[in-house]
Amino acid sequence: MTEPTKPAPAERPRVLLVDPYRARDDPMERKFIELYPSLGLLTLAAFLRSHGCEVSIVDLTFSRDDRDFERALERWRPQVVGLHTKTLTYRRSISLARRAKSAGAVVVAGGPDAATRTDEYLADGVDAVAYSEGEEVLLDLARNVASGRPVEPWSGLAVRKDGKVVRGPPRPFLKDLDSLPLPAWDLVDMEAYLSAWERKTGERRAAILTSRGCPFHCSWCSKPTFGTTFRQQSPARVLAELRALRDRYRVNYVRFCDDVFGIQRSWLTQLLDGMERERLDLHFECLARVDLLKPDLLPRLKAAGLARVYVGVESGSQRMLDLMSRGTRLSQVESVATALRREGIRQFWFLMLGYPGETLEDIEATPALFRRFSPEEYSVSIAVPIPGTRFFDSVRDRLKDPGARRASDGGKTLLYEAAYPNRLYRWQQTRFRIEAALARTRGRLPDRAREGLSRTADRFNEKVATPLLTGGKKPR
Ligand code: B12
Ligand code: SF4
Repeated sequence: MTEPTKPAPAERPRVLLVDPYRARDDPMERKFIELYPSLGLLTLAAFLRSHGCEVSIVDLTFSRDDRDFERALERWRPQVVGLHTKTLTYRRSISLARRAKSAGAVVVAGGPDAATRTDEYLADGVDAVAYSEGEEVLLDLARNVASGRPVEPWSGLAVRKDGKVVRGPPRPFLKDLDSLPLPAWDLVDMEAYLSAWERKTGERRAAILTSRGCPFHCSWCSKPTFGTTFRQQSPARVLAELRALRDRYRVNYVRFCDDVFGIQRSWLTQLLDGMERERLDLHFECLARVDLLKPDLLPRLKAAGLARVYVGVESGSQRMLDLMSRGTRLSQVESVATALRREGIRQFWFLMLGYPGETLEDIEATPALFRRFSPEEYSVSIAVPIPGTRFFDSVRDRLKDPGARRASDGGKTLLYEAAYPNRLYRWQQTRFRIEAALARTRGRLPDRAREGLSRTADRFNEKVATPLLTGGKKPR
């Protein structure tokens, strides 16, 4: 295994980065638009550019076909084509990779899917996979290719040699995230994203990331690229990015995409101070953990523009939270949910059914919790064992779909032999829809009538649906 040298390339490396995702192929996206350009690609492009490469992005998100990609291959003749991969886009990535290779480019894949199933990408024709943080890995690859060197398993890259996958040594993570240039927004059609949001919500929304990694250890969570490291930008660097988004693109709503936002309280208060001082006049949303989101901080967050919080509630059973190594308490859920309601901040709950060890009693606890707090929004998915997680390892011998690859069908299908049949979990998802519909009648239907309907749904669940759908099956 050779370490990459720092060659002086004969010509400036020419790199074409591609987001293979097409929103029109994705029914979920058509229903709930949550479109943002890939921050991974925007950051990679900015980094390469700041190191002297020529870079272009083909973002297929709004495309009907792959013509933009074909044109870029023909006219621009990139030496390297870099694909951003998610499980949803596996097949498309492979077909784009084949076309790029036939146009003579070296193809490298990166992102969460390629990092998780590296061997398959390599077997299906990709020349190399960047299996972790991508900036320095891609820069080295581009420089080496531009200098005419054949691809080797340089640090951070996996390649196939003599039919075997060879992984180069891991590359140390970037230490200073402040050194990253601002994302290369100019290389994608920002206006297409912003006006899609504007039509839908009246706001011009953009995404930003202030940290990489997450130090927690939830057993079902896949963190293929940044792992459990945790690094964050300084509040000053974050403010510079917020300012740029506002000044250049008239952004007035920001989604903080960090795995967990505001892990360090002192960092968060400095950022809030800055946002107030600079009168950024933005609304924002973020993902939070109930153990970190202290109710006393909520008025501050609200004043700074916090409009919506995604909360990983997951289950109404403490036993399940413990089995998931979630590290949170139901009492924390209760106090955070109450405080969010008091402050008028929208809450979006993530809930999960079908995790190993869940009994009917545990299942019951979740709609009960949901009913008490009626979050404005929620998603309830059936637990997906993602390769590389402890959950996946624990059900490896019970997988239904070998490899359990469909990381996303909206969490409707059990991918392993769980305690109960899929249809029970699907019915439980319907129960949440009933609860949410009843919650929406608040103010229009008398409380007693609503409670009566809830009780009827419970009785139907207990006496009819559950016995029928479990077929008397005992949990494993
Ligand atoms: C923010 C976010 C979103 C946002 C925005 C997505 C976007 N367009 O950027 C929204 C809410 C829209 C979203 C939607 C979905 N998401 Co999402 N999302 C995330 C999250 C939290 C952060 C992504 C991010 O911005 N990272 C920051 C950038 C800098 O990192 P990065 O993209 O990984 O890129 C780095 C490396 O991977 C590598 N790299 C990436 N691409 C490439 C390409 C090359 C050539 C190279 C060399 C390197 C390289 O280098 C980059 C810089 O170091 C991640 C979790 C996570 N921590 O990554 C989940 C995550 C990516 N999402 C996930 C999923 C499943 C989804 C959905 C399918 C959910 C759903 N059921 O609808 C949809 C997909 C829709 C879509 N458009 O792709 C999964 C992906 C799992 C998988 N294997 O596919 C993740 C990993 C969460 C998880 N643990 O399950 N998501
Ligand atoms: S689920 Fe969230 S808090 Fe838990 S490990 Fe994953 S990113 Fe971290």
